[in-house]
Amino acid sequence: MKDLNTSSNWENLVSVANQFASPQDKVINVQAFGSGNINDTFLVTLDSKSEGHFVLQRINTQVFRQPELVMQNIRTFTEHVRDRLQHTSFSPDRRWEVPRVLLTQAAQDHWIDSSGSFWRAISFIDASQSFDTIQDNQHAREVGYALGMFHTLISDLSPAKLADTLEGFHITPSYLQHYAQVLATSRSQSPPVHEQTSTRLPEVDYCLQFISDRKAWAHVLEDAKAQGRLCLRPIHGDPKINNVMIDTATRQAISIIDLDTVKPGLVHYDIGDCLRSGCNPLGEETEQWQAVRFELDLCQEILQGYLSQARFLTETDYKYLYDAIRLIAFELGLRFFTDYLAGNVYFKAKYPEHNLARALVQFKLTESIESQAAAIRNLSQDMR
Ligand code: GN1
Ligand code: MG
Repeated sequence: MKDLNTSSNWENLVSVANQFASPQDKVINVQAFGSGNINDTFLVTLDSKSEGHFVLQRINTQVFRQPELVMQNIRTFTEHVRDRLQHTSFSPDRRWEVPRVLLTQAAQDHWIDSSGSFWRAISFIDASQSFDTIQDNQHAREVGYALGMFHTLISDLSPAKLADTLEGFHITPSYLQHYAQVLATSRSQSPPVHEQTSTRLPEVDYCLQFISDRKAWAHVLEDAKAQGRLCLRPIHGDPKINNVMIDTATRQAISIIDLDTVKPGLVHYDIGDCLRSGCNPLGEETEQWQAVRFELDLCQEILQGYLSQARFLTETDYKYLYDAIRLIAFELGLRFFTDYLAGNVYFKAKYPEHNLARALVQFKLTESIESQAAAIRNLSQDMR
C-alpha cells in the first residue's frame, strides 16, 4: 500500500498507532490489512503480553462525512450488546465477541492527525479469521448464524437511538437517481467516459441495458417501507462474508466486524447483502464474471443459520426476502457501474475498469438469482 512506501509515512503510521497503544507497549509493526473498498485499514503489532494486535483505520471522510457520529453509533451499539450478553444467555456453548473501540491516551475514541485524517482503533478478535469467498456449507451456515445473532442482539435497540451516518445508503432509488446524473454528465463529455477506449466496450452496453430493464422494480423495498409493510430496525449495513469472523479452531462464527454502517435500515438490506456475498462462490472480485452463479444450497444453509437465531421476522418480512436478495446484488452492481462511469471516485480501484468488472459480477449474480426466482421464493417460504 502506498502509505508504507516512504519512511516518513511509516513513521507517521507508527506515531498514529502509538496514540492508541498503552504507554508501556511498543508498536513493532504496522501493515496494510484486509480488502476494504472505502477506509484504509492496518494491522498493528505490539510488543505486549495483554494486547498483541489491534486494527487501525483511517476513515474515508469523503464517504463518512460525520465520522464522530459513526463512532457514536458504534458506542451505542456496543454498550447495548454488551449489556444484553451479560443478562441473557443466547448460545451458552459458544463464544460471541464484540469488537472494542480503543481509546487514545487522552481517552478519545479517535485521533485527528496534523493533515486532518480521522483515525480510530478497534481490538483484533484473537484466534479468528475471515474469508473473501465461501469455503463450504458449514461456513455458509455459520455466516447466516452470525447475522442472525447480530440482529437478535440489537432487535430491542430502538433505531431512533442511532444516527443516519450515510444518507441514502441502500436506498436503491437514490442510487438510480445518482446514476442518471452521472450518465448525463458522462454523455455530455467528449468522448463520454464509457466510450474512451478505441471501441465502446460491449460490457458497457450490457450494463446500461441491464439497469434500464430493472428501473421500475428497483423501488420494491423502499415502496414497502413507505407503505408501512417493512419497518426500520437497527442494521449492520455491510454483513458480507469477509466481515464474519470465524474461530480458527472450532470454525464457528464468533463475531461480525466493520461496524461503520450500523444505523437504522431494513434488515432486508443485510439479509440481501449476506446472501449475495455468501452464495457466489467465485467471490465479488472474480475475473470470470460470465461464470458467476448464485448457489441455492448455500442460500439454504445461510438462511437456516440465520433463522435459527433471528426469530423476530414477520409474515410480510418473509414475503420480501426474494426481492431483497435480488435487489442488493443489483444495487451493488449499479453502485459499481456508476462509480466506473464517474471515474472511480467512491470505491478504491486497482485499474480503470475495476469497478466495471465488479459491476458485471453483481449483474451476472442478479441474473442467476432471477433465473431461480421460484426456487428461492419456495425456500424462504418453507422456512417460516
Ligand atoms: C464497501 O469498504 P467495504 O469493503 O467495507 C461498501 C459496501 C459494499 C462493499 C462491497 C460504506 O464496503 O456497501 O457492499 O464495499 N461500503 C460502503 O465489497 O459503501
Ligand atoms: Mg464496510
